[in-house]
Amino acid sequence: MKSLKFLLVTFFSLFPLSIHPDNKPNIVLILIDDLGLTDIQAYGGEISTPNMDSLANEGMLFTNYHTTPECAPSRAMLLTGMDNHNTGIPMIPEVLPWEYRNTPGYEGYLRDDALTIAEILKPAGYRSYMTGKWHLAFGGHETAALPFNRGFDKTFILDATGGNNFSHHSYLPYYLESPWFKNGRETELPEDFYSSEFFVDQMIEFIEEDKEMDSPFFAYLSFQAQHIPLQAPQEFIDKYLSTYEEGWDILREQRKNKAVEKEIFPPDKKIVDSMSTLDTWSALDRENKKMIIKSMAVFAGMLDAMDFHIGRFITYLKKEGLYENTIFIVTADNGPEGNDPSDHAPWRKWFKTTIYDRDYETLGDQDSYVYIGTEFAQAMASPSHLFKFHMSEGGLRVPLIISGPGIQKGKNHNFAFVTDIAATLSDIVFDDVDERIIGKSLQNSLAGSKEKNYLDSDSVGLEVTGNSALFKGDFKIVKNRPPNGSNQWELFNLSKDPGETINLAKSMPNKLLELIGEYEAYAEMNGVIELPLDYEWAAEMTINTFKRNYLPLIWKSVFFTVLVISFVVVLIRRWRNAKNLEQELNK
Ligand SMILES: [Ca+2]
Repeated sequence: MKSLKFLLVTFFSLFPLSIHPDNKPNIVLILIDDLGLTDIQAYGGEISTPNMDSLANEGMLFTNYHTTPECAPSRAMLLTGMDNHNTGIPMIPEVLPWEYRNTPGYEGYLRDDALTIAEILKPAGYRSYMTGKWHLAFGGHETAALPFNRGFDKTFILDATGGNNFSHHSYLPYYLESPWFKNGRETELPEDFYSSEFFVDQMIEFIEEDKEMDSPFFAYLSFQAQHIPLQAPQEFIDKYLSTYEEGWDILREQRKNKAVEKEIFPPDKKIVDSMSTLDTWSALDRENKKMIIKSMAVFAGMLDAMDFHIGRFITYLKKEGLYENTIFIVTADNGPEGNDPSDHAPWRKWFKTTIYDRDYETLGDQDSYVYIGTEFAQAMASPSHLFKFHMSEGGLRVPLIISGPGIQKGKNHNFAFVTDIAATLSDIVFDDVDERIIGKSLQNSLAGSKEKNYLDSDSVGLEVTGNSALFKGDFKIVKNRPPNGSNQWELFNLSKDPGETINLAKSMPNKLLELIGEYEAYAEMNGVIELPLDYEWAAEMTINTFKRNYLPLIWKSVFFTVLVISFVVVLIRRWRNAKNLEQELNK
């Protein structure tokens, strides 16, 4: 058996593999928002996700794929294959200091020289469609950066970090209303809107309208699920009402064990006891437990509902004979959301002015505002450390499933990176990867090779909102800002310690210096602006909210006041002149 394995490995290393679909394949890119590594069943989760699992069973499941820890920069990198600092989206625009917007790469919207996959595929005759969350056009202010103007032929999109899943209501004070656009123009949402259902319906409609064309399509389905506010139709929530009664510690352990069983995480590896810094489940009172158990049911129901609608899309493609020649990519933009918005005073004030409530009975419905909090987010990222916004594995390591014509079934445990998607699609369609794409094609891996795409000498740097990381070979350096980080570099050997439990910074000082040196070179090459130590994202968002929503009103009022005063002054002068003239005449 061993010799057969050796022969296969030798064979693969002698002949680089690639997949060759007969015709140019259709491509479906499914992006899930804020997903934990072990949320999908194929990765160890308890939530019912049979449709994504069937894609995983038919294709290649990547266990060591990394993205960035935040929505918009991940999307910019995913769609362009470029470093976020070269796309115009270094961080989510909501927290970008406005004075940085004059610096190239920090514009806050997708630059026109950062080509999207839709633009890259255009010369090969692809039609491109998009439904769902875009988040790359500065909240709809930069219309040239909307997907309709960036290579997509038909679009129905939300240009915000999130929104209500049943209506146009905003989910945070930064947006007065959710900015929705159809084919580049502002639009209203239809009646009976539910995000995951509508995105699939609309995508089917786009494909159906162009059914007679024989060109291949690229469909970008970008779900609002699992971003806050978590919402789902009641029948999906009901399935999970008692699933999370045992709390977050047990869930984290269960998920870790399942991940080991499914070869997502190696056996006998430690995980960080980060729960010790968080609230303990047993200390929680009955009322709080009740709320969080149901909030988790909403989370699960939302993922289940999304999977159900993905199933409807697959059924449609099968019925139309399109499935066989379609490549599916299923992935997420970052790890699970651990924020509790009620920690922030501006949010609490704003919340009182909205339609939202947090009534237990109606958690998850259209006027309900649900989130899972820090502790359950840590469980959803299990067995990784931390979650969204952090450069630890919990923020970066998410599922990646690729299936379709020519793609082998199996698991790939090698490092893969968000920029590899654009490289892979470019390689599959053109047999070539544009030089502006920094990612590596995964074609060999999709054809079954176990060879590493990233050599031990390759380094991959990453910076988002002042948090940083660099991967090289088995090692990773990571620096997270407070409150969950120390703002100091830490060093981990991910192959021995994927849970990031032992900081090697002191015991391997030379390795640490080597990787810091590489990070500095990366930062310089990509024009990374080091954020000041007193930068605080929540404060920045409050400032930006004021600038976005109220400053224009203040300028308008000032302008109007000046206009009125000028008018009155002119009137008084005229009156005085007339009076003077009258006095002169009377003399
Ligand atoms: Ca996200």
